[in-house]
Amino acid sequence: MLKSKQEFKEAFINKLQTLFGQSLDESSIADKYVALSTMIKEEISKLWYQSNRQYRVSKEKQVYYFSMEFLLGRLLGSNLYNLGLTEFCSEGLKELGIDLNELEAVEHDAGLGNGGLGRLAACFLDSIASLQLPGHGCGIRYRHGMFEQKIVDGYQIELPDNWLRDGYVWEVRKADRAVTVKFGGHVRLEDQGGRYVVFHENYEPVVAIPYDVPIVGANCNTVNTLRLWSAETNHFDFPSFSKGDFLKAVEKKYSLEATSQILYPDDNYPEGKTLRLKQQYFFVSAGLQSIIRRYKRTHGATPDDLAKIHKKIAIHINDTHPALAVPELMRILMDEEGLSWEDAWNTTRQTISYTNHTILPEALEKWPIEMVERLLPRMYMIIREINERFCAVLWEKYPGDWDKIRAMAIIADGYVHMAHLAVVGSHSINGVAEVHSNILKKEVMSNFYQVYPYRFNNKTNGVTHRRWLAKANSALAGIITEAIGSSWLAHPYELASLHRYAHDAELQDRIKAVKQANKNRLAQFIQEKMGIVVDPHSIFDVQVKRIHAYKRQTLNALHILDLYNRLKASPGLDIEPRTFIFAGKSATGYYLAKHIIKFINTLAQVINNDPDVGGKIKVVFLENYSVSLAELIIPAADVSEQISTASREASGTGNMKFMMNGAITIGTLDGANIEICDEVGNDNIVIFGLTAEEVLNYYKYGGYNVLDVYHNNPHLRLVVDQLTNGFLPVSPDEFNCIHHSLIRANDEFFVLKDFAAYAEAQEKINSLYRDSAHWQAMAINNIAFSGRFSSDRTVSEYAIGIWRIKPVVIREV
Ligand code: 26V
Repeated sequence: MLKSKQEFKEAFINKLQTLFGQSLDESSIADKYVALSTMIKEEISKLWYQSNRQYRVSKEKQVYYFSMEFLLGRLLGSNLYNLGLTEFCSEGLKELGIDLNELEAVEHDAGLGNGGLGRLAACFLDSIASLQLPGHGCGIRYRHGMFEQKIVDGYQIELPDNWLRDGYVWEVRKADRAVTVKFGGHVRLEDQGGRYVVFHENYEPVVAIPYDVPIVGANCNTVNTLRLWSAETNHFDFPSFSKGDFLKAVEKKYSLEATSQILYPDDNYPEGKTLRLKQQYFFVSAGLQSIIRRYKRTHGATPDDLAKIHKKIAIHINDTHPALAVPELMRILMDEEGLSWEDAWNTTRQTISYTNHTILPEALEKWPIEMVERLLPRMYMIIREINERFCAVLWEKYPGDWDKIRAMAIIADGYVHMAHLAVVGSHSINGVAEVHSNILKKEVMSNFYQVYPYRFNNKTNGVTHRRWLAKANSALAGIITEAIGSSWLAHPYELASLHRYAHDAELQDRIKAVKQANKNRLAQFIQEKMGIVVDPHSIFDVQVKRIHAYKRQTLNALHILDLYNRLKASPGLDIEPRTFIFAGKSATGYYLAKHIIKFINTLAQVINNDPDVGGKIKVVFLENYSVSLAELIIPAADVSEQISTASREASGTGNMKFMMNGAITIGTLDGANIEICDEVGNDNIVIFGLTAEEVLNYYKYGGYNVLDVYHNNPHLRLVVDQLTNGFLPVSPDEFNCIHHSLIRANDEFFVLKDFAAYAEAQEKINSLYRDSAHWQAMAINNIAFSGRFSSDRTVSEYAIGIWRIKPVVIREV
């Protein structure tokens, strides 16, 4: 198909005919998207087949990345990019009068994730394949992904995401690989001549059907697999049907299939819902069953063979959500394969590794014992045994120290503590940025660190520079390549050689022009979407991420209100025009976050319509933040807001995407910001606020009284008062909850404490921006030193340090 442009065009027209019975002129843009994607998938399939075959033959070790979330976004563009076909297809289509970008925009985002954790998983898959590593994803094929956010009268409204409505071109349903997952029922042990045999009876079976999505490596022949499980059942209640009770006849079917219907839209706040626990076991069990099945075919099926699976398989769990992998692997090895507890335990522990993504205490998962026991009786038995053996070890080490043992137990206080299960059941535990990993060791998991020091390590996050730079900002990528050659694309550290050109006036001008074009494009989008005219020459100051108290959108918003007050008081105030851009979703039940959205929108309404401001500042809240929207916004940013309360943001990954696109970070010393600062140096970033150590000391020892700050800063006092004094055109109690969180609850996230430092940092941004040459040099340095934050670096550290896997070069046959 893809030998020459002429052949490509003919194949494309032919595909339209065979798929839809339509000519080029008759077909809709959606049909054209499907035709092109189908052609690309056919190309991919040849490599996919070869990859699978050669993995099987080579018998090399493979990694499986288990994650409740994979926030893939769109795949047509990235697949074309990784196959090296973008230009070829774009030109071919152009000759047919078709714009490739328009086709790409037809694709629904695969929004199977909440935010950072899910997007990280997607970046990792891209890097694993691009490094030619044998590694696959395992997750859930949610019928409804992350909800679609609408803003109505300033409030977030949630609509169901219907991403599968028009079919999903990239998936392949593998009905013949289905497995059964068992819920509920009773477990009976029978002693058969000294060996216990396990009988699981009266359980409810749910059939798990895999849907495979190919993951294409860049500029190589590797195509790995993301296997997403869907709950389906043939259950049909015939007696009810024949009685004419049709609803009842299908009721059970729908209740069983509910398992993979929705993605829970909470991040950093677990809701103890049975359905979520069911989802966790569902995909963990299905994934492990299919992995073991394949292992047995390739590496042998005796208990001795199975005791060695860690030599051929690594299982990585993305946060604690798949932590049931520990007891489930135990179950398979013991109950189904006949291994002893000791052998199964050794193998399990050496197979599994775990990443922690948050230290927020409220985000650590725990499940009521009763729920686990009822839904997953066999899992509960095994967890209890793991717990007992672990507590016995602790008892040896800390005789009589019940408090410590209780604090570390997997089962305690009526709950199963998933992080404890994950730590005890794996050989490696990592945090996602230096500071975060250190806090895990020193604070949150210090007990465990004392027992298992060698298991703890750090793997600073990264993002795929292919999607977030080369593809999202192809004009910038082109300029970089002209300046330093193209090898940075495969070796992103080589971006560092751009540093030499930081003060090169010509390069500065070209990079500035690209930024301007990206800003123009975003300004136009804002105008079309929202009817707001923004000045494309103003500073684009951007905070896009989930709405959460610890991320402190409130700090940004209060500063905007302060700026507004100052502009009103002195209309001639000499500031650079600025457009403050926000986007992000709130969890559905998160009352405070929802009011923060309303607050930002209220500010927008007041400020954007006040002639006194003279258009100097504008506020925009873009609805429905998603991967594809991020690809539009991030390349257009001048300023990247990374202002979480120090110690609370495990890493952040948006910060890295902005940096790669030449935005200047205004940020706290939190998460990966610290490492960004280390890379670019203090002169190329604007840092403010409390350090993690200071924050942790306040949490531990107290000593912060918000009223001291409130009473000592009149500007700050005014904006806090304006939340509730009728100044804003909303009911005076509308923002009570924000006011309450700041004043009555003593400002848990130090918004007021950091306010003055933030305002000062913003002034610094203002003056830095005015020296255009200096600003451009900073921007170039940020791009130059972003190489460390490519997920290629992160993934190769996992591959070498944790998974112990090496590349398998796939030959094209
Ligand atoms: C936790 C929970 C708890 C149960 C309910 C649903 C749910 C959904 C997601 C999560 C994970 C929250 C943790 C998370 O997303 N952490 C983010 O991980 C990023 C990648 O490592 C990191 O950059 C962010 O700083 C961190 O907040």
